[in-house]
Amino acid sequence: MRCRILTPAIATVLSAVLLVFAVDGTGAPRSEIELSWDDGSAEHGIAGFAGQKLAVGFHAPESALSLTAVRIYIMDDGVVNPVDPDLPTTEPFTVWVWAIGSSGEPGPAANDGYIPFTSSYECPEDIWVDVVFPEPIDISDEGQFPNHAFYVGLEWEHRQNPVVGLDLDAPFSGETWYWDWLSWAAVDTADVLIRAVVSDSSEVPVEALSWGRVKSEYR
Ligand SMILES: [Ca+2]
Ligand SMILES: [Ca+2]
Repeated sequence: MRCRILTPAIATVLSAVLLVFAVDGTGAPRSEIELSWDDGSAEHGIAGFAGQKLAVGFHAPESALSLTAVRIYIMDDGVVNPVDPDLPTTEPFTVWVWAIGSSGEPGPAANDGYIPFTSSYECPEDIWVDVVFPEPIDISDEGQFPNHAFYVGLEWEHRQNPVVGLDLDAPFSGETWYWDWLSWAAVDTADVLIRAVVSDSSEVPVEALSWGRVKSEYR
């Protein structure tokens, strides 16, 4: 049996790994924060069947007003593209945001389900993929997001594709959850490489040259 060894001190170190300061069009300073539970290296991958889902829970700082992007490490699936070997072999997937459910699991959907890549082979492999939401999601409403807590993640639309990176280095946050079609279950032996990007402004688009760059740069 595996026990959870995450302490609040470790949690603080693991969270909020990157601060990016920028200036919006009016000259007002703003900041973006990348929230992470993983160590940046994937020791394994995970893929599901259509309708299964993966989620990671985060608590954003009080100053964060909006969720602007989700970062997902898409693994090399080891399959060569039959059309062009230089192309990836990924299929579309849906990116979700959820509020916290009644038992701490991913609860009500907080977006409409965003499909960042609509065609086969568009999403790159073996790289962090930055999915910037068309409209930032307001997380400032304490009624919907108590303590600025939320889940981000994806739903597979295709069988076993894409493959998402898994960090197998302890300690584990216990914030990774998996939906098997029937219920959510917490994963306490891995942290999936899915991160959330929050901003102190809900009005300003993500900087084109920041790490939260638009997905079109990968195409
Ligand atoms: Ca690792
Ligand atoms: Ca491939």
